[in-house]
Amino acid sequence: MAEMFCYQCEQAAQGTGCTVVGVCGKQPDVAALQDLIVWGLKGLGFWADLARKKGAIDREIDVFMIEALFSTVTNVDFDPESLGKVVRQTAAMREKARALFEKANGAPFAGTVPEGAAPWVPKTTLSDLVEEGRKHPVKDPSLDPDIHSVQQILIYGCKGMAAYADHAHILGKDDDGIYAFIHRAMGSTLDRSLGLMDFVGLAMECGKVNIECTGLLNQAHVEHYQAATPTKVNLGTRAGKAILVSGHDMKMLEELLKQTAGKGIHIYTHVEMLPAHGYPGLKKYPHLAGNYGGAWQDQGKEFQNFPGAMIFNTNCIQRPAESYKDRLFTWGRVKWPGVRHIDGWDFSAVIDKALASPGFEEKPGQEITVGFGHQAVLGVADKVIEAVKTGAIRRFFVIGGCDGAKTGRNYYTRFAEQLPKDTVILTLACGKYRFNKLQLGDIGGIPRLLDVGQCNDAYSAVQIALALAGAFKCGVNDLPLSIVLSWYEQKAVVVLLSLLSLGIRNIKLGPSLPAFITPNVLSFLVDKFNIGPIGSVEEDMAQMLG
Ligand code: SF4
Ligand code: SF3
Repeated sequence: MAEMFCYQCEQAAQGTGCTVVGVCGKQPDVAALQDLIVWGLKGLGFWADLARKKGAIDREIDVFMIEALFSTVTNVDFDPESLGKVVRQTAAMREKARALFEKANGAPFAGTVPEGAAPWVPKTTLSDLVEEGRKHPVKDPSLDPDIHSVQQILIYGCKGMAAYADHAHILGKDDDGIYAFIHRAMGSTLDRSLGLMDFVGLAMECGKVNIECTGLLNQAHVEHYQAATPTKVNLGTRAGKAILVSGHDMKMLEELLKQTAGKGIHIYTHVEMLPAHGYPGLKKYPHLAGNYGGAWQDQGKEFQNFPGAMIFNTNCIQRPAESYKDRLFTWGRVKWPGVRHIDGWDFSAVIDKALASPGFEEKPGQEITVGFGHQAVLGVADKVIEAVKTGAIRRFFVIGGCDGAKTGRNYYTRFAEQLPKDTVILTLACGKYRFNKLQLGDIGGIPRLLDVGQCNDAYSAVQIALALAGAFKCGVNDLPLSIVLSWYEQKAVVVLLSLLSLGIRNIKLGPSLPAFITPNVLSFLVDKFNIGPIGSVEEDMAQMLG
């Protein structure tokens, strides 16, 4: 029997699944504990959904569901102890949800309780929990493979959305519709009466709800920090002590900026924190110094050279080298055994580490511009529309998604480099590190490379596309716009579902297709949405440019 099985990300070994150890560094015990969490969350979803239908809602259950799902996203929680705690909390929350339903119903559930939602008392020791997890693997041979495939798409979509919902929650924004959907979706995977098209419908709904979720997060960012505006970001270093912040969580960065003010420490953003520089409420801190390093998968060599403290607030953490492990911290759902975790909002341990580290010398670098969210781009909508009408802008290309280690990902660099000069790129998420230092110039003052923001800012890209479609009185599919996506983890899955839920066709996806999509499900997606794998840059581009 294989040690483990996981195929939720693009790194899945041999393109089919990690069976000995995760390519991401996930060990078999961690995989088993995460499997047990996901299994437990299906039962939690079942009861919480029933309770909600009776009008009973419990915010603790809602928030726990998104936090627990987030813990199972790729490159987030690698710590068996922490995951063991999540397993126990999952069981407790499941009982709480069942009691909530029974109280609201005035009687126990009259129907048949699916096996996955039956009363569950987790075993005591961690090794027992691991054994228990092995009994609930990702693959369920009793299910039709196509139904299983779409269920996995749905579960991964929920994981991605849960991460976004968590950021919004941290900023004080909750939406009951999002929690309700996640419960219903997770619970539905226990329902053997549902067929393939029911799950296809749920997957599309997941994409739709995610547009609301990422819209909520955008609203939270704007309310806290105002809408992002075009801002130059320096890629060099400033003389002084330094802290590097990696991840997606703006509130964590804000708190750190407050606590480091006047201490002679400069704060640098890493990977998906780059868009922070565009928000007036964050760039007002003069010690938000710049962006350090390249893509997430380069952290091993780049972190050794960072002479300060470093903290991850979300994915993508990799196994830390001994050379920098003691300068590394985690926060939120991120955990790595032996790496110090900051629980809450007191960053003094990180600050002390930065003060005790040598810090940087002054070395200014290249500048790049960020902050082209929909508010900024639509602020110059007239200019953009005019440029399209006169033919100065021939076509827009959304080149977005995750980065990763595969060599095939240089497709995205070459694509951006080779695009004709009368085209504009909208980019979002960390895949941009493949090309965001290219000097692509502008078209009549409109930069050819517009950095829309983080992966969740796919919401902004959608708003731009919808506004253009409105201005040209056509559908999004009729716009001079092509979408080239790179995927890696489950946030990219839910972003793709969002685009599909809008009926967007002809998306190119790479660097490889997900292992959890069966040939039948793929042919359904091709028939309905004409989605296809990336091919050669030249051929794909020629096809898109028509
Ligand atoms: Fe493998 Fe990706 Fe799963 Fe990690 S998350 S074990 S790399 S499929
Ligand atoms: Fe990147 Fe990990 Fe997906 Fe927000 S940081 S996109 S891979």
